[in-house]
Amino acid sequence: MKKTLSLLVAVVLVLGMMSMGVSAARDLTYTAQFATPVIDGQVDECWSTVSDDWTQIDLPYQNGAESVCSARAKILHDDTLVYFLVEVTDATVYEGNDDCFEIYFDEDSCKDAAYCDVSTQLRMCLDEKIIKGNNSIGDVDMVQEYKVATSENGYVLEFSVALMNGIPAVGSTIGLEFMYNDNGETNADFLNALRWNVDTANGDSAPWQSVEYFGTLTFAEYVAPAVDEAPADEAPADVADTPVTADAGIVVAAVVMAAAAGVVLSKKH
Ligand SMILES: [Ca+2]
Ligand SMILES: [Ca+2]
Repeated sequence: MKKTLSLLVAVVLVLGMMSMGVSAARDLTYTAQFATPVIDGQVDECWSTVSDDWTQIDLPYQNGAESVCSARAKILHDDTLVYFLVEVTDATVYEGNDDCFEIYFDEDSCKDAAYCDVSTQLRMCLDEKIIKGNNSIGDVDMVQEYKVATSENGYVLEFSVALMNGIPAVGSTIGLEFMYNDNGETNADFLNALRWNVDTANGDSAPWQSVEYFGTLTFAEYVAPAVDEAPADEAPADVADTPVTADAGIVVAAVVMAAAAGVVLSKKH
């Protein structure tokens, strides 16, 4: 009986530890590849040929919160700027600024419970307005360009950001977080907040008050695009054969001329 009880306690403890491991530990990382898109709300070729896959912003801010929207993002960078492409679907867009995409940086990865001196929260509104978060050190002028285009089911956001510390060395990381704030069809009719790595439904501090649970952004090195050259052994057959034919012609001509010369010489004898 004692053994059974001990086993039961052990199982409960292990299950408890497993559930603790699931919460507050999403540990998402996105690697920004090297390319320079044009900020115009249109999807450049490099967004599909160079960038990594979409990353989903899909964590509800609390359990059971219903939402009729979705958000996903891609990230690129070059020597000076970080570029974001965001697709949003939202069936309930109010004309004000309450439906908005949010971006957060913790540039020195301080992971503090508060905002450090290079921490940023910016609200990227669907009308191209940008609003600085209350605790944000970084300001709206970090965004160099911002364009929003409508899509079949929502919006395409494209923007470039100059980080306060500039682009980190290849392989370096900074703290990163996303959020989509979903409002209803009237003013201040809040529906949901979808997050990326910060899991407030399971106890993480909200990203506007703490940088502690942000995910990670990594910077990849520049890779030269592959040059589309046909290998030497795949040169067209007619091109490869032409010199041989010409050479054969020259040889035949030389033999004929030599033979003719021989005739002439023999006649002179
Ligand atoms: Ca573009
Ligand atoms: Ca909405």
